[in-house]
Amino acid sequence: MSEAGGGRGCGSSVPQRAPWSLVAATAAFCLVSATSVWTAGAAPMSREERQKLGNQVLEMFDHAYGNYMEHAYPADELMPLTCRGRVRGQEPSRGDVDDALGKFSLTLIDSLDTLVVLNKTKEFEDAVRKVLRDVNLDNDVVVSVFETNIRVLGGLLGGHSLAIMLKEKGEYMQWYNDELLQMAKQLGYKLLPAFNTTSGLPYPRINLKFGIRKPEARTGTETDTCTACAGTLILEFAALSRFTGATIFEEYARKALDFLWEKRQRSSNLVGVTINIHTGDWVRKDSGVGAGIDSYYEYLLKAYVLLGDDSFLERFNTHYDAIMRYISQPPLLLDVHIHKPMLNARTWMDALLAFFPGLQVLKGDIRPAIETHEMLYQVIKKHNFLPEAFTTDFRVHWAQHPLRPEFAESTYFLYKATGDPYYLEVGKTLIENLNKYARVPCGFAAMKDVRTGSHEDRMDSFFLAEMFKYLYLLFADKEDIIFDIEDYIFTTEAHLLPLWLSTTNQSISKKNTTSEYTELDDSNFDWTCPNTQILFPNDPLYAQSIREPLKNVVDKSCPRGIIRVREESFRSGAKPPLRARDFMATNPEHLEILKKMGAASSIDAEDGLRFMQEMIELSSQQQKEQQLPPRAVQIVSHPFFGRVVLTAGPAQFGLDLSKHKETRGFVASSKPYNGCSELTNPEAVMGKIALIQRGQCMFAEKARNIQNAGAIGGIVIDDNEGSSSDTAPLFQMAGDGKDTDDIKIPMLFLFSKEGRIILDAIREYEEVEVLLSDKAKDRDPEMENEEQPSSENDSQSAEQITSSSQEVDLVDQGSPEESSLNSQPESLSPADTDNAASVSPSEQISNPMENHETTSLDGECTDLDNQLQEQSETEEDSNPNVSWGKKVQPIDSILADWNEDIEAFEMMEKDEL
Ligand code: DMJ
Repeated sequence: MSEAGGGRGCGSSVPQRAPWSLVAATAAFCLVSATSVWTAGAAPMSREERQKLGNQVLEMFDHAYGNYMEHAYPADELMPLTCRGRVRGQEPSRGDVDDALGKFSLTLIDSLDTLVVLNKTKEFEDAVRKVLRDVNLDNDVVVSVFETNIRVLGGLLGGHSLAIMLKEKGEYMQWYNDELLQMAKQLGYKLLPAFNTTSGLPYPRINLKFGIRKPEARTGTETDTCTACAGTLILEFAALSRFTGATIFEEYARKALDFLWEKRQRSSNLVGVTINIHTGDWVRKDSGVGAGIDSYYEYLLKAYVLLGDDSFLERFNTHYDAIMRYISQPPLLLDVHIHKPMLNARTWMDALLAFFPGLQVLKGDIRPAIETHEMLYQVIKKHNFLPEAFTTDFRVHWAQHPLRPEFAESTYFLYKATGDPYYLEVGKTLIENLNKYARVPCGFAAMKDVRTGSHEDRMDSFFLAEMFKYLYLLFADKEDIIFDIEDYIFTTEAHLLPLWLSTTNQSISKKNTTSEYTELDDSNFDWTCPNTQILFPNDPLYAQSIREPLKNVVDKSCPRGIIRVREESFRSGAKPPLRARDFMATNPEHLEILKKMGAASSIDAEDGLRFMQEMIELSSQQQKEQQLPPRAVQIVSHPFFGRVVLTAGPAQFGLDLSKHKETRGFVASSKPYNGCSELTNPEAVMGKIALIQRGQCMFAEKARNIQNAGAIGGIVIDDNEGSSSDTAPLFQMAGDGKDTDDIKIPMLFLFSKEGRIILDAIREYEEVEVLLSDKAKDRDPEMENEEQPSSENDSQSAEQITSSSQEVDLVDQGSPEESSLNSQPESLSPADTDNAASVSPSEQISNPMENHETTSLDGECTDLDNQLQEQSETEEDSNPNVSWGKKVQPIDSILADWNEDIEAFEMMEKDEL
């Protein structure tokens, strides 16, 4: 059966090696659908309800895709808040994220095969014609090789795969003559210069027009790439070779994979996050299954499925064994150091690892998949979405959520494997949350902050490529899909490649370059899978019994979570290690312990390293705790009805919205717009929320002026044209250095782009009501029912707002329509009177706020914590790999190691996903 989950294959264990040609058919043998046998646990979901949910997914896709096509195409992505296309170079740079944008109508290409899966064959035919007519792959733009491969090459190949399938069926695509494949080939050749390194690892970026070397290329100076970036090419490149007969693509991708395998850390069998593409040295030696590595593992297993090459399975199994030994600390998956794999490298996890339970299902390791998935679901239930990063005690570490599909992907695979209707309920929750919190009139907006419910003007193409596919397939019956999904494998971007490629143009795999595999110990091969057909039918409560102990894991976690802590010295009767939280610089005993760390044994050295890490964490935590979290401005009047939530900076004075009820009111512009003197229009702002422009006087002065005029709140809008919370760190408005207790009203700050959304709404609708709060409120169903606009109307409204914002420059004098271009920052000291744009944030604002949760959860330690700790202690006792820690290291090398680890730790902290 295919990875999509059918019933063929390894229903009973396969005791010996299957011939590789059978492997593609049985590789997802471990994924045995049990939908028909489920009898207990979560209540079964009726066919009617599944169909209803499937239809809801279709409607949501139409909303996302329709708005992209109407308001953004041919741009790469839709900006759903301002309802226009994101064109690279025309928006402030977002750094690496923008490297996915190659001016090649990314979202359209990424959506191609989704259209077929969702039965939108006619739309698919139109979309293919548009791609062939409009898309140019020869743009002078530097793009990520990884993103271009998985999204664009994968999108074209997925489109081609389904185009030929449809053509063969005889109704649609009769005119199709491999045009998408020709484009894919053209793109493949464009990416090849990236592999021109001694290692064979590709450069991370390439200029689509000028390649790497040419002076015009503006790239080619990079030395490092991420492991996933170099190791996630084989499916697309091999498919391209096998579809076209041009072997070079598969050869290059294999060479890169061979090199990564060679460079694995030999004692732990783990790989680091980034590697030098010239020397092959690991640049970042931390290792997990999330950001930077994730799809490298995924592609080893799937390459085996698609290509039937045993070496890929062997590599996967070797890594998997290491992952389960060191990184998996059920239900957590925690990064470790490749050289010291018993040492956690982080105390938080990133959202990308949510794909891993799905991969475990494909491998056939269902129990840990159920556990990790359940833990992630508990986090989602707490925050509505999976934050980009969260700590081991399940606090938010990075609060964004760009509508990532990984959790939906794992939910789909778990449902296919277990048939447990619980996973249908999980999918239903995902749908509800998307509609409730991410849906905006013009598409779906990424969450800027899952805690406040605020949005980012961003809808990534993977949302259409993956999310809707997995959600639709979750609720679909076989007959709901016009082709057999089990004949295909999903790439990491959920593009579909046909399994018959395994028997086509095999010449490359035959001349396998690496000889090492034949010599390796066969015992490492895992040729069998758990017999799920026996497991689930006989015990329908199996999955539920695994989930049950984890039900409260998030709510009741201890402040340090359930992270594994090695306590050998404690157990042997010695004093417990000194923890950073207990350290006092004035305590001589503590100083003595510090001196000893690293001197006597590597156990002490480990304590020392942990101590240093904790100190770094503690100090950054303390800094963060002095900062106020962001706030939300939610537009609640027609046609928004609470659907648009803007990220706002709080003030260090005035009503504290986290302690008080939110403030709701209509908005009115103050006159003068800068709010720096007594208002001349008190009747207009009385009882309303006043809009004031930043600049020319202190924030507190503005607050007093609008309060005196009778305003119930204030929103300060940045005067720096184009500023946005997408690209600038949010900050809190400081007082004026004097007593600000007289200011009673709430004050929030919006960057210019977010402010403009409100100003444009006023121009369009005059009466605009907003809610100022610390967390967006659920939408008001009464208001929506009173006047529920169709999505078409909604998008039209949003379009009107957008076009008006494009046509009219609102920033002039005296009101929103009369602003000052020579404004000055508010909370500068009187001497600091330069333009705000030229002043460093520290001069005018309080600490930049980061997306970190500042309060820790009060909860009891569960038995589970103790159980897990006991379990991990037992495992470690019997684990032969622990012995690495017992060797005595010279102090210099320990100190060097410390420094290296601390540097790596600091680097990780700075890194973005
Ligand atoms: C997708 O583009 C791919 O799944 C990739 O492998 C990593 N994750 C993003 C979406 O989150």
